[in-house]
Amino acid sequence: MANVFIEPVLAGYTGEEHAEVFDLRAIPKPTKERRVGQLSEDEVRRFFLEGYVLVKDVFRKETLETCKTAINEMVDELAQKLYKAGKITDLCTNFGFSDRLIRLEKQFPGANVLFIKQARLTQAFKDLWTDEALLNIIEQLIGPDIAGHPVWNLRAKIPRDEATTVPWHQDSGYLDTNSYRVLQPTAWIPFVDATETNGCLQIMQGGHKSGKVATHQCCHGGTWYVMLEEDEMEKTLGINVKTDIRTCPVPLGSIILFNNLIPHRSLNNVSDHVRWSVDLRWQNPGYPYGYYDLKEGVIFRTKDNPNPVVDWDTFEGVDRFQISADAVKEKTQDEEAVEFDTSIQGPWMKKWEIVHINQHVLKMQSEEKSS
Ligand SMILES: O=C(O)CCC(=O)C(=O)O
Repeated sequence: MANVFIEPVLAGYTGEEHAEVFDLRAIPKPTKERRVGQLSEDEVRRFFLEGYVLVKDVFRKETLETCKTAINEMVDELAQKLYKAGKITDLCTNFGFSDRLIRLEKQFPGANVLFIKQARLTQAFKDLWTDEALLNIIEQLIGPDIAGHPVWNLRAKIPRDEATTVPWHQDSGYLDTNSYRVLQPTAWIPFVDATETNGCLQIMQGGHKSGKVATHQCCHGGTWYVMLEEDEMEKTLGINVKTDIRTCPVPLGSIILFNNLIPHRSLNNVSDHVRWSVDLRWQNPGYPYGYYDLKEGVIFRTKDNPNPVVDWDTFEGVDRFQISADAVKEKTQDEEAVEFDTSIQGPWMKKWEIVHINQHVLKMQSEEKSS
């Protein structure tokens, strides 16, 4: 089956639906030879038909261990920073991967948000993002031209925490309208067994089929997340909330792949440990990324060069959280306030109706007033 991607019409594009980019018609031509890690034909079809697919045993334990070591190092850096600034009195060095951040959060509420903001693409995560088997899978979904998308998140979902419990949304709801007809698959990769208890994802099966982005609102409760009302999903996306929700536990080593129009959320973590995960995205570099011209993607493969040198320096040269931090710094000139600011702002907040005013929204509005 041919890839039917139609060149995005940027000027004047109003965001009407494009189901053909997300359904079976968009399946790229299979590669000539079978490659390591590739999905079965049935798995590829399920991704396009249902909007997501669970792929078992993608990563070896050692690959994930390297990422876990990197996470431990980043948590330690955060602990040291909080300690040096007198924000905490105990470095909690007796605790580890599963619970140290919970202990830091108890001493400094919002430590987990600081973690999200300060997470870096260490070599372990670069290797994960460009993992050969993973890129072979992505090529089956979008073809041989592959770039990493500017939006990636290392998530520390701590128990019973509103800030890391993500409400229903479509990923495109965070992006500029010019990317609505671009297929941007996400791999959601846990570093623990993700279960209903520790806050795995729920997906609204088939919610991508209309090709539409429904009307989101901002921001969910006390968070910076956009959200979708269930009524709105039923009305605009043609799903049935009573029958279409799928709870998606993911064992360590496995991943969920989903597309940018599928509504999803994560459950509350009611365990006693952190549910660590990373979400990584890819797309064809020839099309708009939708990050409001603030940041471009990073090329991993092209049809002519399946193994280019990846230009990480340019990609890392723009830190999307730093863009907001710089705006606050200019205003307050207070380095410490910026360093320990537990609020998050982003361009998506200007896109949808604001239905909850909270610390994240207020800061965004105050930046707007002063600019
Ligand atoms: O990991 C989570 O809790 C939410 C993930 C999510 O919403 C996403 O990757 O788009």
